[in-house]
Amino acid sequence: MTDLTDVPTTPADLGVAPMRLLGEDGELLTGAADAAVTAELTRGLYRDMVLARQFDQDAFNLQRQGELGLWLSCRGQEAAQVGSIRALRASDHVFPSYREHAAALCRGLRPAELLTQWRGTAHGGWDPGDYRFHLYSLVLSTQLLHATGYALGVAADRRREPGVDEIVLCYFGDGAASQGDANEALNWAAVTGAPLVFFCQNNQWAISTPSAAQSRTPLHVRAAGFGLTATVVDGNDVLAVHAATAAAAARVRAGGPPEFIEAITYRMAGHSTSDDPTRYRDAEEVERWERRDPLARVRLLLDARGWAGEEFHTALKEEATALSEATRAACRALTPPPLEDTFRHTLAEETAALRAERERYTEWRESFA
Ligand SMILES: Cc1ncc(C[n+]2csc(CCOP(=O)(O)OP(=O)(O)O)c2C)c(N)n1
Repeated sequence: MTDLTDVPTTPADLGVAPMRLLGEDGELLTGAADAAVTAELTRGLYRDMVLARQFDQDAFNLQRQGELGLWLSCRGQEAAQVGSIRALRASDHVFPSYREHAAALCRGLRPAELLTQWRGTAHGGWDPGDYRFHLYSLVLSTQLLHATGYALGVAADRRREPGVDEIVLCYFGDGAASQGDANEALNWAAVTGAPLVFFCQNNQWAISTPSAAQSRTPLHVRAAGFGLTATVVDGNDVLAVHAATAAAAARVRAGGPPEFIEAITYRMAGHSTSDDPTRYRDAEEVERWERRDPLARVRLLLDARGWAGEEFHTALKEEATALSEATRAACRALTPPPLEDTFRHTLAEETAALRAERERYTEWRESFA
């Protein structure tokens, strides 16, 4: 059997350095000026990451207290998510996987909406049309095909109305990239020129399978083979992710081919609250990534440059505490929606047969009153 450890699988192995603007000690690197890194942008991205981490920790704790059935933490991936979504316009449509809580919060989703599915009160917690943010996909890679199909619809709109310049962004993980659906979507998007940015968060693990055991070439190299424009970025550097996504989005918006961004990051928690990551990964590896924490790095920059004073940090702490209280209260207040709604929302227009089923169900339920 091939020894997978001998195969060049990481960008470093291939000599491709991920794009980076912020050093691990919080210093700005060459290119930061070109990427228009400002105090305001940095403060905003830092705020989003702090709030996301607070929300994620609260949801994790709520699961441990028995208030949620399951939680998939995004701890460690805040920079990849916040940096990318903040580079989009509100009119762009996003197809997430199931761990994109930081991106979802940036889109304005409320804690109750994000927790609904995990508390098991409904299949989905929000209307994707309200936020231009699709429902979470738990079946790996389905969303890449949905995103490609949607992007082709956008392309058709563009042909009819030249003013339309919406694009689509799709999140997925390194493990999802192994699915047939992902490869079909990448090829389909490439040959049709769909206005789409594929955003892969390579967090090193697909549950207990390391990404090196899933792909013999780095994922962005594979994407280039399909004909997409590919970029690899330090996914724990929010400024680099923001700049890379902004550049990719601008090229797609201008009519360029679909793009693929591979963000090299790390999942700090287990795959889900049902997983025990100590069974398959070393404490040393986790500590190494802890030192690359995406929030700590930006905090160092803010402090070194004097871009955020005590007042900013105090106000942010208060905002995080308020979010935390709102999250816990919203979770406990969640109740299942009426089952009648399932009949109403199955089809755009309720058919006579569905109406009859709904009425029969309602009558049966009321017989217990
Ligand atoms: C089609 C399909 N196959 C298998 C699974 C089981 N499964 C759930 S998550 C997961 C790993 C996903 O890893 P990755 O895509 O890297 O995303 P991450 O969870 O690390 O964010 C697997 C195999 C699934 N949900 N769907």
